[in-house]
Amino acid sequence: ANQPKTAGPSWCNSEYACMRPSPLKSLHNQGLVDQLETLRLQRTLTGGQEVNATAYGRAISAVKSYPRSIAPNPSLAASLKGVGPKIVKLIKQYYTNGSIAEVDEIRRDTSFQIMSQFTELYGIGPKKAREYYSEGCRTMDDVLRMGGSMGTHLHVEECLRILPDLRTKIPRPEVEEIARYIHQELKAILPDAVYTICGGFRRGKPQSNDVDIVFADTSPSTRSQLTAMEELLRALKKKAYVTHIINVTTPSDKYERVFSRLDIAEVVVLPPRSDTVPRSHYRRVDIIFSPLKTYGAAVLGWTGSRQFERDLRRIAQSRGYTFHSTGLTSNNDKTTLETTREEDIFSVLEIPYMPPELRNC
Ligand code: TTP
Ligand code: MN
Ligand code: MN
Ligand code: MN
Repeated sequence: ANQPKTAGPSWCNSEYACMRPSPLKSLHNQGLVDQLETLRLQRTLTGGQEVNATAYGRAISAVKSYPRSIAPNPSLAASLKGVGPKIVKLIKQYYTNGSIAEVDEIRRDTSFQIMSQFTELYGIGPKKAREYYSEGCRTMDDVLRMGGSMGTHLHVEECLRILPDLRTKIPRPEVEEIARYIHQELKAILPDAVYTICGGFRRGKPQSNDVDIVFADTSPSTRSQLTAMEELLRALKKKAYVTHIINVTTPSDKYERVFSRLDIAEVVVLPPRSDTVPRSHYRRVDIIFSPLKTYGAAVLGWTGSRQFERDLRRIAQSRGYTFHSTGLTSNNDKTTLETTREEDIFSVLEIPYMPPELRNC
């Protein structure tokens, strides 16, 4: 077996981020993580570079899982998986000067600030943000005049109107209340539906940007899932709880599988005021329906983090499987395994179960 090269415990040296316990915030190196995050975002916005966004993602993940301070010996960063010589130089610079010069420069750069703002609009990714910027757009209103975002059912005017709300983070009690409310409505359609709140909430984030809820029907139902989703959205719209439907994905849009169905609705809700909700804000909610047979895969796939998911898929491939939130499928015979619980996937892949709070890679 390979001897770990780092001074840290062997598990933090795994080449797969999903096998390294990664807390929400690095206890000792969060300042460095914040700096590297800026570089990652800048690379995402500007496109391909020598050290690209993915490379920064890997480095950030490695630093986050490192359980001690790097400050006393920045050279040991070189032994972290996914940290190449270019990033080691930046890390040394950070611990020598207290910040990375390029990061300070990026944060002062107005084009960076403007383009990051554009990507807050639904349907505008890095590429579009760049296009709008190069076409002379400097404000959200400029983007609006250029015709705005496409590919979603949410109009730019509406998006701009509710954006201040959507930028406000959602505290945990409100996340729970939103899930409870939607579940309550769903029970009229599927009395035996269960749910798990996934996403950052499940990983322990004190505040979330949206609510990700995965539902499954625990009783053999005659009703098709898609009908249930349609009925649920209709009921929630009627009550003016759901205010906007951004996008609805049906299984046939993406996959032709019968066994692995997953329906996704990206919506905006306006929860009424209550004890837990002192002031109403528009909130983004992702509603996901999963078959019970692959509920574990859906919950695992929707809990994240994105780096965790990326490396989990790499591990699955190395073991002869394809992992997706619709299920774990054998590459040989294309059968999808029954994975009602998350643990089923970890055990098939023969990797230790990682609790959600340690999946913040
Ligand atoms: P997000 O909701 O975008 O991110 P988050 O919950 O980690 O953080 P926050 O909302 O507070 O910003 O994604 C949640 C997880 O769902 C993420 O790890 C990736 C996963 N996911 C998608 O986002 N889209 C998909 O289509 C699938 C299958 C999974
Ligand atoms: Mn989320
Ligand atoms: Mn998000
Ligand atoms: Mn989401």
